[in-house]
Amino acid sequence: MDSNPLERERGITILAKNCAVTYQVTRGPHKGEAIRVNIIDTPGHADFGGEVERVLRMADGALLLVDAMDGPMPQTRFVLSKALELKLKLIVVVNKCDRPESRAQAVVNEVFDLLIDLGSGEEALDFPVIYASGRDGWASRLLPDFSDPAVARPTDVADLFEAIIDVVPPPDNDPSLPLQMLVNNLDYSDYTGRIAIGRVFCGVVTNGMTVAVCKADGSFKRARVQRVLRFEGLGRVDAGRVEAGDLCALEGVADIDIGDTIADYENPVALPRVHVDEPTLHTIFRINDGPMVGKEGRFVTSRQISDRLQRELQANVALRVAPGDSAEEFRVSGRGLLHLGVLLENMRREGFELCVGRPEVIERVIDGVKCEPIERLSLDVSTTGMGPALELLGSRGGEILKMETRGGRMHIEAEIPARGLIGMRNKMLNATGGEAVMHHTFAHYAPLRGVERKRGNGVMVSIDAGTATAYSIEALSDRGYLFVRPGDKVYEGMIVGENSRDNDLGVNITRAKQLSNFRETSKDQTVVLKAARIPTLESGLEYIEVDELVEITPQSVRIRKRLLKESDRKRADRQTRDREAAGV
Ligand SMILES: Nc1nc2c(ncn2[C@@H]2O[C@H](COP(=O)(O)OP(=O)(O)OP(=O)(O)O)[C@@H](O)[C@H]2O)c(=O)[nH]1
Ligand SMILES: [Mg+2]
Repeated sequence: MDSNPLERERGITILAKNCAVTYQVTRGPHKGEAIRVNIIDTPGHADFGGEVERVLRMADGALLLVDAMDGPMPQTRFVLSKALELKLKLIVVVNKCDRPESRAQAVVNEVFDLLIDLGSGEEALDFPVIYASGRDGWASRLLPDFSDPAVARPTDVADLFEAIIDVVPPPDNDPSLPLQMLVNNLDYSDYTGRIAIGRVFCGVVTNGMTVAVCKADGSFKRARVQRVLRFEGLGRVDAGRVEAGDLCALEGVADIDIGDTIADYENPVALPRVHVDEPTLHTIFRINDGPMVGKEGRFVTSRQISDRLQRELQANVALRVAPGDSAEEFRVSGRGLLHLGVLLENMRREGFELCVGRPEVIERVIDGVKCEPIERLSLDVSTTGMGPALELLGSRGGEILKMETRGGRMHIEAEIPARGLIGMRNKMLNATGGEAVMHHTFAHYAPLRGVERKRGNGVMVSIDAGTATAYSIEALSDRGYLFVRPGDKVYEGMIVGENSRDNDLGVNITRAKQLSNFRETSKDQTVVLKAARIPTLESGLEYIEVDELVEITPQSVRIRKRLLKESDRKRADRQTRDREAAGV
């Protein structure tokens, strides 16, 4: 169901999606009945928690998918807690049972432990388990014994649907009451404009019906439903009429936002709005004021960026946008680096160019105590990598919760301030020879742990504009790592590499080799340059310090100093020092 290009590229679900099937029941009390089952795919990652929280409101039950090898992940914990809050009936689906490393039984026990850990009641612990392989197209109540060739392999997903019919209660919504439909999701079509997606909790909605839209400010707006669509397979069909308990998509209600209730026109009553957790990370989006502005992007003005952000706010419920220090800046808050990264990636694909500052965690005062977001981290390393990994975790304020061996590797679970986690992935890979696997997700707010976040290394800053040459790159390569390749355009103030020491270094990276009468032929031709570490959008955001920016265009990601001229940076440094000395 992952249909948008970014989802396909990254292999993750970003936007929730609906589908529906009609299932012919083959056993039990409902035998012979055809039952409609709506299925909603949610993103798994907590950065898209806003998406998860609101679409779960449409559901009566949840299929908790866990990997037969990896078991529950930090994000499993997050989505599961959301499902439990809403008291959804659970079915645990252990997927990828085809994998030779599958440890399905152990994984079921881990899910059990996780539920107990989340403080769920007896009822939630009584879940059915389905073993499955999505890849091979089967789902079964019993785990097939793959070692015995005589045992028949399951070939269909009937057990899964039977479990849904058994466990998930039919909707108990009343079609005879006045209409109430909660809008949980939005879609857009060029022909019909906005499309409202949600669940009808009371009454019926029909084509051509006049309704009241209950807005966030308590006001009501009159609107007319053009078409009522139902989900069918991966698509939608004109249903003409949908009644309480079903999900639908409405065309024609133009002025609609997520959280609104579409209600009976004579008797409008709003349903409680969807509550979404607050953002944990913020940063500055600003216009690109560098010398390469407009060379690669089409949309560059603050007006265009502002309009785009306003548009995003309509559907991206966990996002916040506030004015920045000047008209050229916007303070954008989200649920994590991935959340902001996906927005930025979409913007650059649409042709935007902008600069983004260092992401900072959002502190909050809770009961008079300053608190910061804490993430839950799971880390798998080899036994040799464990020492350096633990050392790094400790230096970043991590607290170990659990350590166990899993299939010859160490599995570590820890809590760590989000602040300490930014930029840690790279360091972790370096510390463990590239073999650590880590996942993390927002857990809760806790009192400040006072972890300083510093890069440790200084950078190489270009002192002039032009084209990077192989000659200069080679000359600089023993000073650290380069971020540019020969032939890349550079400008004054652009960061072209990392210094192996902790100070910033002005470098001339555009020097051409001086022509001389003597040709050192052999040396000339055998030079092999160290591979450049070209920054990516997210690695750039994790990398930069407060006085730096990531420049994002449809074609490039560059990092630069906020102040491009060295003299300006020196002056700013002086001013900061003077202020500090004066104790301001
Ligand atoms: N071996 C095996 N691989 C599978 C199976 N099902 C899915 N995969 C692979 O697992 C990867 C992740 O699959 P997704 O369906 O995108 O996972 P997801 O849980 O939806 O991920 P999010 O949407 O990010 O939460 C893909 O590479 C799939 O090909 C399976 O039954 N067996
Ligand atoms: Mg998915």
